[in-house]
Amino acid sequence: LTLEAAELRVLDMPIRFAFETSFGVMRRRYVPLLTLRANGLEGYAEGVMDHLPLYREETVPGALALLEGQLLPRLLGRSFATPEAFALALAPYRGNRMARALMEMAFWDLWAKHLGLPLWRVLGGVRTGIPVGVSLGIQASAQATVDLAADSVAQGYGRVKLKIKPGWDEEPVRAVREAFPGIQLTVDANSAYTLADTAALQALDAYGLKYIEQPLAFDDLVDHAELQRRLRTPICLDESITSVADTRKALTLGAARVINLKVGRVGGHLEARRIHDLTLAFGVPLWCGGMVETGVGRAHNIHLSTLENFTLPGDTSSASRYWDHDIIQEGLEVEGGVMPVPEGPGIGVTLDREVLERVTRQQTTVRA
Ligand code: OSB
Ligand code: MG
Repeated sequence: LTLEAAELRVLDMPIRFAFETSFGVMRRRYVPLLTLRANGLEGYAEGVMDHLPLYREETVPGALALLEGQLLPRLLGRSFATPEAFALALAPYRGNRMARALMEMAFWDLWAKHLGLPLWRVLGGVRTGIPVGVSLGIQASAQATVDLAADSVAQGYGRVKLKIKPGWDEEPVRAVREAFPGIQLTVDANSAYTLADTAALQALDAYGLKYIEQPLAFDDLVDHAELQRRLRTPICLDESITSVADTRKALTLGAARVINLKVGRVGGHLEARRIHDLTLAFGVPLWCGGMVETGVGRAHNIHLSTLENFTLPGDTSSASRYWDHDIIQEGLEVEGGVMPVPEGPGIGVTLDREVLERVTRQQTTVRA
C-alpha cells in the first residue's frame, strides 16, 4: 500500500448528556478524525485524546501539530506491505501513543480493506458479538444513579460501572447493589484517590465489585500494588497502561488483576494485541474500554474485542447513548447486552458525509 494523502479533521460532537467523572464534566468531544488514502482505498481512525490533558497528557491541539507538521509528512509517499512495516516507521518515536494510534489504526483499516476482510478476522478474533456494559457518570443523588442503572439493566447491559470520587463512592455503590444484588458491578475513580484513602476503598470490599478501576495516580504502579495488597476487590488499570512494557511491570508488581485495554491509548492494534497476548499468558482477564468515541473509534474497539482474552464486558455501549447523530451510517447498537461485530471489509462502517460535514470544525489535507 502506497500512502497518497491524509485528511485530518476535527469534529465537534455534542454528547447527549453531561458526563461527569472525577476529573470534570464532559459535554462534548473534539474528535480528531484521520482518513488515510492508498491504492484507491480509505482507512479511518479517530483519536482518543481530549482537548485538555485531564485523562492523560496528550491533547487534541498537540496531536494535530505533531501529525500535520511532523509525522504524516514523513509517512506519505511511502509504501508499507503490512501493518508491522507501518508500525516500524513509528517505532522510534517516544510516547504520543494516542497520536501514533490514530495513524496505525487507520492503516489497519486500509490493510483489511485491501485484503477484503473484516478487521476482526485479520486481527485473529474468535467471536462475532461482544458482551458489553455501561459506564455511568457521577449523578446528583444515589436515587438518580439507581434509576440509570435500572435503565441499563432493562436494556440488557451485562455490567454497570459507576464513576466515583472521594466523598462519592460507598453511597451510590450501596444503593445500586441493594437495588440489583445480582448484577456485575464495578467502579472507576479515574485516579482520584491516594493511599491515604485506603479505608474508603476498603469499604467498597463489602459490595462484591468485579473490580475497582484506576483508583490511584495515572503513573503510579507501585502504590497500586500496595493498595491491591490491602484490598480484596481486584484492581483494574486503565490510565496506567500505555504499552506492553507497562502491562508486564503492572502484572509483575501485582498492581492489577484486571486490565482495561483501549487501543487508542496504547499506540494501535499491534501493541493492543501484544498486551492481549501478555495478559492471556498471565491469566489476567481483559476488557475493552471506551473514550466516548464516535462510530469510527467504536468500530475499531469492537473488532479488537473479538480476541480471545476479552472475557469481561467492555465499555462499547450503543452509539445512540452518546450521539443523536453519529458520523457513520450503520447504527452500532447493543441487543441483549451484545454488540454485533460489523461484517464489511476493514472496520466495516461507512461515513455519513452529511453529518460529517455538519460537525467538522477544522480540516486539512496532507499530500505526499
Ligand atoms: O476512564 O474509562 C474511562 C470516558 C472518557 C474518559 C475516560 C473513561 C471514560 C468512560 C466512558 O468510562 C466509556 C465509554 O462509554 O466510552
Ligand atoms: Mg477508566
